Amino acid sequence: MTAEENGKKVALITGITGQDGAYLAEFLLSRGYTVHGIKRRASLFNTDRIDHLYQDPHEADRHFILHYGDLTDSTNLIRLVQKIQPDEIYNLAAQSHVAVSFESPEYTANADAIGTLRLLEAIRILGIEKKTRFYQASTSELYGKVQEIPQTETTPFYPRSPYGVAKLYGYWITVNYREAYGLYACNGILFNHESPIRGETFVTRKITRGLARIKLGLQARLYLGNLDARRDWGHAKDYVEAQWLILQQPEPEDFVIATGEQHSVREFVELAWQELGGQIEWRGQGEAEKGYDRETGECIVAVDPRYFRPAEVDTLLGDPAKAREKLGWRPRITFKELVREMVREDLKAAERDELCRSRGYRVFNYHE
Ligand code: NDP
Ligand code: GDR
Repeated sequence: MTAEENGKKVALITGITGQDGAYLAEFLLSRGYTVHGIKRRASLFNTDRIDHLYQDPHEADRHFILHYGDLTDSTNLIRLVQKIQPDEIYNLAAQSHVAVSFESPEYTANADAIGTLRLLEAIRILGIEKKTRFYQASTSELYGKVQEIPQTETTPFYPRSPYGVAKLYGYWITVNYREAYGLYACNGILFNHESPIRGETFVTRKITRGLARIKLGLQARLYLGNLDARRDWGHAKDYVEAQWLILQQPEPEDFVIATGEQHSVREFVELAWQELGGQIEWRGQGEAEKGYDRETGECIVAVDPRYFRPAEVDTLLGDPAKAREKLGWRPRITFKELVREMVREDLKAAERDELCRSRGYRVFNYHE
């Protein structure tokens, strides 16, 4: 008997090895779903974030099943959707780094824009429009150069990066398939959300990881780009619940998911260092600005223009009123709690590295 015949819902998550994929898989499993995920082939294991959910393929009654695949491969996606016959597809896979999208714009468009189209077409080709609901991981980067503060579902878009432009296509093709073919297809316009398993090169994780390593003497300094950028930062755990809620409504609609609170990169640094027991004093301006530990006088943060973007998104602030009213959703984890959790987890990781180093093992660090 298949999981569906058992009365269980079947979900397919693209991007299951990423931050949101891992939290969403955990959430759906806890709700009794059978979860299928698409992972890319890599030369090293790339399933760190979901290893705790792994079930041996030889087990009889599995609820967590991984498949090789890629958003740039239509035949692979059609075959998987046909085989899995999901009730819900969560399209979380993407080249998700804004700065990297300036380096690899064509690939970003292929995976993030056309990848979305490929999945929607798979649903249409297989004739499962009435059965399968579709969630598209849209983003506050659509607002880019903001036209209105705070941003809502009706604020005009003005993307500022190849990533944002690719996601704009993903947004509209999702709306288009809903209107043209009656698909239950929705966009969650999610503002930045972070966690201890956030990718190490996004600014929040780069800060908590870097400062924890500085605290333990594993690294001297943290190099950052635009300290004045302002973001509406929430916790990924809260946000994946919103992704699920969006697909459980009577009618398909698009929703902004945000906290409604904004902080600068500089404030994030200050709070993270405070969590580690220190205080930062800023001196200098622009590219010459540096952050010093008040007690030791050591320079621990410096600006490196290498991390400036060709076109920056200076400020984002979401209004989650619609999600609150229609989904009954609200964020539970505060900004302070988020920073604290990230710092603590990175401190533990730094302690493990320090232990290895003290035993004579080589410990690598990446400064990207
Ligand atoms: P991550 O970068 O952590 O995860 C991205 C996932 O996509 C990874 O599993 C990655 O695989 C996979 N992936 C990348 N390219 C491909 C491809 N060509 N084919 C198949 N899989 C691929 O992102 P998040 O979890 O943070 O974000 C999830 C989604 O939400 C993304 O679409 C992102 O753009 C969007 N988003 C994120 C926000 C945030 O603040 N986190 C806010 C708004 C939107 P691998 O592990 O092999 O690299
Ligand atoms: P973002 O996240 O671009 O908002 O995209 P990121 O954390 O990369 O940058 C946020 C802001 O911080 C500034 N910044 C730096 N950023 C990085 N990565 N590294 C630095 O050293 C640094 N210094 C300053 C950036 O310029 C920017 O203004 C994330 C991704 O998860 C997207 O996939 C998602 O769609 C959006 O959030 C919402």
